Amino acid sequence: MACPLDEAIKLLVAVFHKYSGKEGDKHTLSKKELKELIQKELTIGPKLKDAEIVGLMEDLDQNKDQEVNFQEYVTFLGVLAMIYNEVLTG
Ligand SMILES: [Ca+2]
Ligand SMILES: [Ca+2]
Repeated sequence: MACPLDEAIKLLVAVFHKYSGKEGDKHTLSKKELKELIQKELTIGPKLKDAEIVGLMEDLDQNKDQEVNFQEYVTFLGVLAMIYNEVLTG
């Protein structure tokens, strides 16, 4: 029997690698890769302006190497989870 939380976590990992492997370092998201991930994988993505995505990237890039590594991506997922929790529980 598939465990839903296991499946959800595997999906979060798979989505990262689906985009991180497109250019440059295979294990980090460049600005372009992050933008594509946000635009294709999140409902809100296409509504965000370029400037908002650039701002988000700067917030996420905690070690300031111009890439979003897996740890930084997990922080992003945490923020998204908090937003969804507010939306879903009112
Ligand atoms: Ca990359
Ligand atoms: Ca970084």
